[in-house]
Amino acid sequence: MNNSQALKHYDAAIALSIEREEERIESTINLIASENYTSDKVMAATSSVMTNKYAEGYPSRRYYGGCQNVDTAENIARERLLELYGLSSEEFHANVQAHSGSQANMAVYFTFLELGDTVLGMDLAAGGHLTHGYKINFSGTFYSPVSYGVHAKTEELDYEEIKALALQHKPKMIIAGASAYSKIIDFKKFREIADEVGAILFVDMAHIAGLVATGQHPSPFLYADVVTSTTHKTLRGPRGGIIICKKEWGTKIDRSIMPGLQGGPLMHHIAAKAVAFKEAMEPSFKEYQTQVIKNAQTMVTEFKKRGYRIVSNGTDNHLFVVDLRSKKITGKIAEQVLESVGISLNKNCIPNDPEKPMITSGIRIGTPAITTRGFKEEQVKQVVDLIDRTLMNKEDEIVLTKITHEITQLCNAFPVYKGKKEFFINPATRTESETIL
Ligand code: DSN
Repeated sequence: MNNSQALKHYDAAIALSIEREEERIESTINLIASENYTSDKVMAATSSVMTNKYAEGYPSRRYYGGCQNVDTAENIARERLLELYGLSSEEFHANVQAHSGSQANMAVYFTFLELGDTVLGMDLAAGGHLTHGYKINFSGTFYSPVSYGVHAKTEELDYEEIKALALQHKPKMIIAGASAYSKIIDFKKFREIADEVGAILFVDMAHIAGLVATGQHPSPFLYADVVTSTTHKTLRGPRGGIIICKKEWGTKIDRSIMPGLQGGPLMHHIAAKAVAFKEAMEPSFKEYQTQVIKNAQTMVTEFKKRGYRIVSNGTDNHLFVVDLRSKKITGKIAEQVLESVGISLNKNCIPNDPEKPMITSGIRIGTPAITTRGFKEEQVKQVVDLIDRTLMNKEDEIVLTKITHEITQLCNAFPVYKGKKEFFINPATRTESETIL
């Protein structure tokens, strides 16, 4: 009996939920800007025996025996992470243990701040992240957040406003980085502002980590004291977090993660992070990132042709936010009707949104996942047309049924995993004849 049959026999409900998730992935156009599809190699590591190992501590300094193999994997992950970003181990330190981006960020707060200290970060409603000072997140309850937004006219970061806020509030730490911002972030300007007030500069590059790795977004490492990221967005690895800091902060960062925040690291995920960093150094990864941006810019042009307003008037990266007000539809309704035809995305506030956060006037669109499944300009033009027709006919069941059929055909022509024998197939669903790797 192979793994597949074992799980199906033992836990049919979970095996079925995994199978259905595979079907959903194959049949849905995924425009969620923070998601991607990992490779067979990455999933081979996440489903490996390394899930069993307790390894509290760091390589060669563990609280458990038997860590020789996970030590090797963690050392490789740390070395590759620095290599990926062109950083020397003389100057920089990497921590690959954070279970998530939020925990990586929390470790940064623990390392650099005392409870109650002032931090200056991007407002969630303007495109920031929960951990950048949102009032009911740890960052907004244990610390004193001050928020910057975007310029009222350009909807781009307003460095004069950020500087004025920094001079007024004297934050101990300034955070650069965003979850829904489509323009280049000027890390040099952030450094200058931080220097004026003696603040730590913390860059959360989670969304753009893949673009930074291939040189399609300026690197923060020349300017930041500490940089965090997730590994599963444009970087296309397993779910998880990473931290890179100047060498002098390395021991404190490591201690903030363990024992400060976490116990045993997820060694199977650390091994998978190492695999993803190797993949990100392949020439094909640069081609992929180039296509991610081309696809986003092509979609922006197509939306504009159809009379949609794009927040900040365009994109330099993998995402953009569409203002739906001219089409008299809210983000919430758009998300629901698009989901019903097989397009997955999220409602998103536009700057100074008149609607509540659970309603919103916009949708956020990202191209990392569709680019991984092989969509190029021709297909993304088709996707914009499908979105527009869906929104314009949101109550016409006949049109919506036709659109659903077109989406199924498009998805079938660009499978994510299905039918690709070289790809790892989930042990829950593979059959006798399908081998792993
Ligand atoms: N929740 C992520 C996003 O969707 O952008 C950020 O961590």
